[in-house]
Amino acid sequence: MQAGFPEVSTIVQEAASCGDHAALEEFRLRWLGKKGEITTLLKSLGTAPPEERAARGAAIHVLKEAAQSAWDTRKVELDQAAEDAALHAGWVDVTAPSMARPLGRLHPITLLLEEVIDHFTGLGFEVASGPEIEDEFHNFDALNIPKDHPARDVWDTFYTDRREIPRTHTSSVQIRAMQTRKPPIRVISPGRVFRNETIDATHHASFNQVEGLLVDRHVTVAHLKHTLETLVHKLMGRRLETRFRPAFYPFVEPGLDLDVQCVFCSGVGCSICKGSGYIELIPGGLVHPKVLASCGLDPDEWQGFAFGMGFDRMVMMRYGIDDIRRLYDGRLQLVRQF
Ligand code: FA5
Repeated sequence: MQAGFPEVSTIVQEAASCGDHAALEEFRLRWLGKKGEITTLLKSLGTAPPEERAARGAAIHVLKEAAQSAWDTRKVELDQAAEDAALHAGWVDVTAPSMARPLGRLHPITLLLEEVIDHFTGLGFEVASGPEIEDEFHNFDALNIPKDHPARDVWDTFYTDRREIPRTHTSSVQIRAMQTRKPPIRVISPGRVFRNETIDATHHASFNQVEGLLVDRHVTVAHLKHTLETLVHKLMGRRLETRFRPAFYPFVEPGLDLDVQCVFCSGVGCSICKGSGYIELIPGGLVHPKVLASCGLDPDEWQGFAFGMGFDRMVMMRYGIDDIRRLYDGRLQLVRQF
């Protein structure tokens, strides 16, 4: 190597470390350009002592070849990298995971029903079902609601042309359960019911009830009260104020209504509870002796309690849904749990 000349390896490494085309251009200007270092060395040959000129000229030629070849190599590499990047930008990676889509969830009615079924099956109840299109016997007659009795008017009944009834309540399943089982009987029966009602925030023409029936010996109102209070407190997850009011239903004696403190106004009174501070949730009572008899059970031997929970209202209270129509119009979104 000539004294004062750069090392070939230095030039080659410098070219290899150029990160992009701009850096490579700087490299070219510095070594191979008209005012570059190798050109300057070539120009200096004329002033070198004659005996050194051949050796210096050969050394400069080696430097120039090395610089040019290092530039060529790096240029090909950078061109290839740029081409790859452009290709990747337009790539569709068919192995990549697909975009996340929002998943559906179980409807609040289904969610709460699972809890209710879990609660009652844990207490030894079984789940029974009955037809949604009923006959008058199961929907009314056997429940101590004779034909032409004004009590029938309470349930705004739809009738088909053949005088079948889209059932007005799940109490018809009480009858079917007592006809097909021997006491002791413990059943719950969730299901849809239908009424010719004016629809508002707490009333729908098609809604859900959960019927409960227990038939055994020595059954009292205390058993019913405890069962209903325990249920409400378990489902609502906190102690809400409850109250029992006497009520009339032809198929129970005595009859009562369990009202639950309105969660929307904490009992102060609002449009949903119609200013009362309570929402009527679960009617019930002791099974009327005539109903037991109509199912072939001796009322002197067997007693029972029954209830018919307004399940949509329970769901509304639990999830803070302030309008029953939201449960059916497909616009349920954020569900807040009280
Ligand atoms: C009955 O349907 C009785 N079969 C309940 C019963 C069963 C009483 C066993 C005694 C023994 P009622 O018509 O009140 O009762 O309805 C029961 C519950 O359903 C009501 O307390 C209320 O929470 C709910 N409910 C009534 N009408 C509607 C409606 N249009 N929309 C939504 N929920 C309703």
